[in-house]
Amino acid sequence: MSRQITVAAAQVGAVHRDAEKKDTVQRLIRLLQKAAGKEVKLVVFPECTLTTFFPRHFIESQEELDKYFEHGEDITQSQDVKPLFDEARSQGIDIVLGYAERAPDGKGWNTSVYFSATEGKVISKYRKVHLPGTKEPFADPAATNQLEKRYFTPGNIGFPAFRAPGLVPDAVKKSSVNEGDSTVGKGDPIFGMLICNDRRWPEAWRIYTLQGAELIMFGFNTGANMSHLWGSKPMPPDKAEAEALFHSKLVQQANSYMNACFSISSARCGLDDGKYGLIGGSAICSPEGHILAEAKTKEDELVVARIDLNECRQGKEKTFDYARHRRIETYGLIDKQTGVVEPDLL
Ligand code: CDT
Repeated sequence: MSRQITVAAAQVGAVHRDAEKKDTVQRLIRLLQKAAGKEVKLVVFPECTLTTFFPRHFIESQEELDKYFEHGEDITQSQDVKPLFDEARSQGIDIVLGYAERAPDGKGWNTSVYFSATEGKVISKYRKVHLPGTKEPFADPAATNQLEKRYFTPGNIGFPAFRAPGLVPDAVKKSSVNEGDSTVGKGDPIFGMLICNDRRWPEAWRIYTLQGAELIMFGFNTGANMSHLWGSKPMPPDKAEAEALFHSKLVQQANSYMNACFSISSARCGLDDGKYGLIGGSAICSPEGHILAEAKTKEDELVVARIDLNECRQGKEKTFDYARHRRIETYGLIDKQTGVVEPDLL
């Protein structure tokens, strides 16, 4: 049984503060059309794809802030964004799209949705759990801020794995299974979504792969030089960017291997407003931790690979066969303690 899918990361280059959402959506549609020409069936767009990465700014104007968020219940019906979903449906391509969501109760979420072209609707939603940075801006006016804790609430959906229909021919369905048959690794593909900083937290990957996830997808906006937020000493800009890129790939490759799953990462990158640099490095990674395809630019770029989900089986059945090897009786601290508690001093 073939479990091969052609997938892509749709990396998106600079989006300036004054960019019109509908113009950015046209760029996304062009990437989708390119994907269609390469027989791609699943495209992952970045975190907060539709606008500039506004959490870097301290914004007091409610009117400006409102422009960065999507306000309706159903993003596929949003006036500016609907053409993207319509294109995905007509091309038969599933998409993951990251955007800022304003819920009816006024809460802001950093959200991703999975739109199934087969179903013609959103079949899964994820809200970013790990919000990095600070609530208040830095005193240093030269610092680049990361004010996600100001604008967003930590995700309240957890890490829900889901099956995506229509991507794998002959997927075993509930209705056709005989009692006692093993269906592991034979059904429709099992997917999970993360958003940016989540990729650095192994707990998030493990919770998805405890549900059998075979592919984890995430967009990111990672500052190329965020010396106020990481690193023990200031670095020259090119060194800081290389280090940020190194860590981005390190966590993607290591977590893909340790969780025996494929992963797709998609960057919002380039130089926003000629001033704010974001790393590129969109990549598709195998369950053995190898990069199969990666971006060569920091502009709009499609990164494509053909993946075979059956390649997850050996990791899931040998080194990382959770049922045989995990020792949950020793992992209690993981869900009882948030911060560090050191042993008593000697
Ligand atoms: N968007 C986002 O989550 N960015 C963060 C920046 C971290 S700065 C310490 C990231 O983890 O890439």
